[in-house]
Amino acid sequence: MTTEMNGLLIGCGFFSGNHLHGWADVEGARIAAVCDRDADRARGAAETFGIPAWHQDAAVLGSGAFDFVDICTTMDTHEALIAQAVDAGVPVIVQKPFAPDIETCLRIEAHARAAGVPVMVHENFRFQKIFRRLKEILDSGEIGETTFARLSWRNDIDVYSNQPYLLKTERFMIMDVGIHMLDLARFLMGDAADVTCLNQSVRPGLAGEDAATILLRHDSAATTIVDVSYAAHRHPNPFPQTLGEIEGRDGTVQILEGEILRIHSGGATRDEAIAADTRGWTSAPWTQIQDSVPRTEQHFVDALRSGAEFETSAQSSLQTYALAEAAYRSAASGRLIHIADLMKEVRP
Ligand code: NAD
Ligand code: 89V
Repeated sequence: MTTEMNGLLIGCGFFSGNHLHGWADVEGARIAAVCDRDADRARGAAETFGIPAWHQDAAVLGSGAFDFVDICTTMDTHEALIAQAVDAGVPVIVQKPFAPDIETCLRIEAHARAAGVPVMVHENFRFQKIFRRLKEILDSGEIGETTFARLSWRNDIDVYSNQPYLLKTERFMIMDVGIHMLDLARFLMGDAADVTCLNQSVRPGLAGEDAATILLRHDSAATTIVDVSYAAHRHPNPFPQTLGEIEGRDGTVQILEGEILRIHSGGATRDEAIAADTRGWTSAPWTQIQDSVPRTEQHFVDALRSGAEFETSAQSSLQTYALAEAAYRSAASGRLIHIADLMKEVRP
């Protein structure tokens, strides 16, 4: 397919602006229409971004007008919306979290696979420039076989004003930010077999946890600590940076504030500054996240065109969501969870 692909965006809420700006920067695809059950939001997005059509009902997926759909709604709506797209034969890119639990992820993936409709999870942290460069360094072998990682995302940004639904979400921090870190851990360190987790609800009045500390044992026998919190008070606020380090048998890479990678190897140390690209529509402190949106969307378009596997395909993402599920079950039971046992239990 050489012609530009026409897409439908469903969900014109808080984060959709980044998606629509992103699509304008992507080669080979455009958003031909938007949809939101809230007519004012749909009309507003169409007018703001100069999109020729808007709708209130996702049934428009059956019109045959779309080569793909971008679903930018909250996780509780994903199964029904993806099913409508799959039944219409329309390829899907869907925002994280894929779904609230592993059973729902498995149902969605099985339905799409049976229909032969490609589905990708929009998981953009691994598409941040700094993590693409870190992956290159690890794959180069410069620090040797990796043995340990810590991925830390701690700040006190007021996420509740923009995303008030998070106040009422029982599965909160692990599904909102932990899932980004778990996908990064798989991307940088490989798949994991065992999970232990301790959750905390620090801010009063929340339905779910706003902090979590997760321990992973990878198939490689390496260990990763994932620690996330929306209740960590620091000045200046490091939002939205992921900090930490990766250790190997021959060296270490530190992920430092200011989007710096500090590489220790061969008895020497060097710093690499990997700043996200500022674009006409990005603004601090969101730049690092915003810049990763068109990079994620471009990967979707390129893979859809070439037939290549999406890095965060529905099938691959099942492993990421199994880690999140295991984290919740470990926090609830106080036990270490083996992913193999969990998947045996939940797979239909
Ligand atoms: P939001 O609630 O602000 O917007 C969602 C919109 O979808 C609402 O306008 C709602 O009316 C609409 N909607 C819901 N169900 C619909 C349906 N069936 N048909 C048509 N419209 C429907 O949500 P948000 O904050 O924009 O978040 C959307 C998703 O993006 C969430 O899953 C969130 O976790 C994710 N998110 C990701 C990032 C990131 O990628 N780094 C950042 C923020 C949010
Ligand atoms: O990325 C997310 O999913 C958002 C955040 C505020 C971290 O950007 O919730």
